[in-house]
Amino acid sequence: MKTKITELLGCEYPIIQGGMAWVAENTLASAVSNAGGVGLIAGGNAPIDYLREQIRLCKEKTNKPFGVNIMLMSPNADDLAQLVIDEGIKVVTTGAGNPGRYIAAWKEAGVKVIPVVPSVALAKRMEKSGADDVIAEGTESGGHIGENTTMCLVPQVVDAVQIPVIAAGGIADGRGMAASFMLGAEGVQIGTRFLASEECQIHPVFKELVIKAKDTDSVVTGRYTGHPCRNVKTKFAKKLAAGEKDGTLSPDEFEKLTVGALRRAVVEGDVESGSFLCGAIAGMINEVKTCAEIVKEINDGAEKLLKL
Ligand code: TUI
Repeated sequence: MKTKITELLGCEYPIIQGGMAWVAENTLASAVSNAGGVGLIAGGNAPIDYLREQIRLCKEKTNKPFGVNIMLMSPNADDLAQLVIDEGIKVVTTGAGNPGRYIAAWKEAGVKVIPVVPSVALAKRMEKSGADDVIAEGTESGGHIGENTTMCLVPQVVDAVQIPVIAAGGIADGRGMAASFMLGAEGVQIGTRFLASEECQIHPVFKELVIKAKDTDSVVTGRYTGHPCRNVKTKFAKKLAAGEKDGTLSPDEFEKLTVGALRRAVVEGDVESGSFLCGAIAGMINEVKTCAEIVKEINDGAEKLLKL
């Protein structure tokens, strides 16, 4: 399927991988790019030397375009913003903040800039600042989320800006991609579906949680800290949600319990104290497949529906 996104990013399919902190390393990113989508290496809070190595390993594994996601709350965001320029990265997505201060330098270096936005207001600001596209991410997404849904947010962002819009949040098959296109999107960002891929390096316990999840198995925690995150509803996540609701866990105590919780989930598969970030669509995902199978199935499924 050719759209403004495939043209702009030089990929075969208008499918880009979500920038999942601790999850999106070189093996996954290169597999998605080799499958014809755009793979992403996630900066998260990782040290710059580690990220430089991940970028270089990805270059060894694919000649196709791939990108880097910058989590703007990271203390390393400034250094990573420079690293993507130094390493000649062609695509940057950003999350959890406003990347306005970096855009001019990225544009000058020929980087395509795609901020994730949870609102029409930020989408408009990003367009004015020179972003090439925006990713309109609904609250169905895993990880740090806004309040509006994909179904409501995408068409409103499409109406508000001239630049192409990529839909995100709750998309994991051809139906979701086709629906996104009907809302005016020209590409999709997929995160959760790639958690259950062969190439994804997360702990087997995490993959099993995604495969086993039902429609009701995700929960949002941390609204009161200002960083709401959607997770798999494990006993730990339920404990956080209950403490937040009944006031027995202060925001400070919440922060203490969740420091390092992404690593404990992804690396250790620790269900007692790890935060397994995951989208609300996990209930629909029942099988581990290769990234090539996932990308092709989603694209072909959408193409078939859109041609009906
Ligand atoms: O960024 C994400 N998802 C993430 S980041 C992450 S790591 C993390 N660690 C600790 C605390 C919080 C996160 C896990 N998942 N998605 C993109 C996204 N960006 N969702 C929402 C936003 C967003 C929110 C507010 C973007 C901009 C924004 O406004 C900033 C402003 O200044 O207007």
